[in-house]
Amino acid sequence: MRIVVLAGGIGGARFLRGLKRAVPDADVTVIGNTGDDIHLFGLKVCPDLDTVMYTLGGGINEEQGWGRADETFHLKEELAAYGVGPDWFTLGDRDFATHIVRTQMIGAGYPLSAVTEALCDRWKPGVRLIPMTDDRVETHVVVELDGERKAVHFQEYWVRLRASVPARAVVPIGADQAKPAPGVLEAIAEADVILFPPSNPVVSIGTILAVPGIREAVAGAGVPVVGLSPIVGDAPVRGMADKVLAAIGVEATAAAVAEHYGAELLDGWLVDTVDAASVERVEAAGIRCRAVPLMMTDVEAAAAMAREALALAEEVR
Ligand code: GDP
Ligand code: FO1
Ligand code: CA
Repeated sequence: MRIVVLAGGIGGARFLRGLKRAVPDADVTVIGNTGDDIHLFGLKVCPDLDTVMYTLGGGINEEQGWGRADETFHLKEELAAYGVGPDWFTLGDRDFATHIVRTQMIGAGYPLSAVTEALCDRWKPGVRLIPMTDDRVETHVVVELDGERKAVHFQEYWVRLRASVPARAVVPIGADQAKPAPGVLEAIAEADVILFPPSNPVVSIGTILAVPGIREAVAGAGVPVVGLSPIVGDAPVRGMADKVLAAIGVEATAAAVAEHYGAELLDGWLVDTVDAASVERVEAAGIRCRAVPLMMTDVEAAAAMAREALALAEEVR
């Protein structure tokens, strides 16, 4: 079975680990979000690609959900001693190596997709991980700061400001000019099923869909498209997805997120059992909906979610 998954960082990665457990022999292609990418200290950092790669490759810091396990921070301390920042974004020594290799290869002329494949040669994530695009896309958030409107990089909004200031707009800068990376449209066209894991609908999956051609390819693939809600009990399970949903005028409920994607994209949608009351509303939007446990407390729980998503896909096929 060929499965395509559009993934952000933690939510996407943990779901993928469950999917691999549920269907070990499936051919899984992950289209990764690169809108979170940031250049720091002259290096290109791709948090969502790395989170997927480290999680599936066994190198992730499990508690944190991003960055490397068994990490040290000497390089960061030395940079700080020189007064070189930013100090609000933490890169560990082991993680730095990934960004150095990536930046070196990009400098040598390799596209991000080829670089990601090379990094995955080491991590062996068991999936084909492709960035949504080889072109530069950077999500910026228009915020209200000290009575003034200004655009800040997504990481500055998310990590430095902790989404504590009102977001007026979320803009994936460069997306309108970007082309899907090699293999993205081919994987979608050849897929037997397409899954939206419980990733952020705005700054993860929304950004991937903003690359011209990807939304159209998913909508026109002619195979079941099934999503899992990242919102449980009217709040994100983790992080601040409610803040970016508010910026695009979508309420933070499982049903509203399904309606936001719409029946043009989604054939099926899973909500958590605590949101069973919203099943009817989602089905009224023309999307088949089931309520099942959606908390990824461990790999087995994530695997059960993957099985439910694939079962729903068969139901709507
Ligand atoms: P990020 O890039 O690291 O923010 O990760 P993603 O975009 O892939 O996923 C973030 C979303 O995952 C958040 O909105 C969370 O609500 C959601 N999430 C995290 N853990 C769980 C879980 O156990 N269950 C569900 N349903 N959603 C989760
Ligand atoms: N998230 C944080 O909250 N603080 C950090 O200092 C931080 C550093 C970081 C470094 C590498 C990496 O791959 C991810 C990192 N993240 C950090 C997580 C990540 O940037 C965000 O959670 C996601 O991009 C949000 O979608
Ligand atoms: Ca992300």
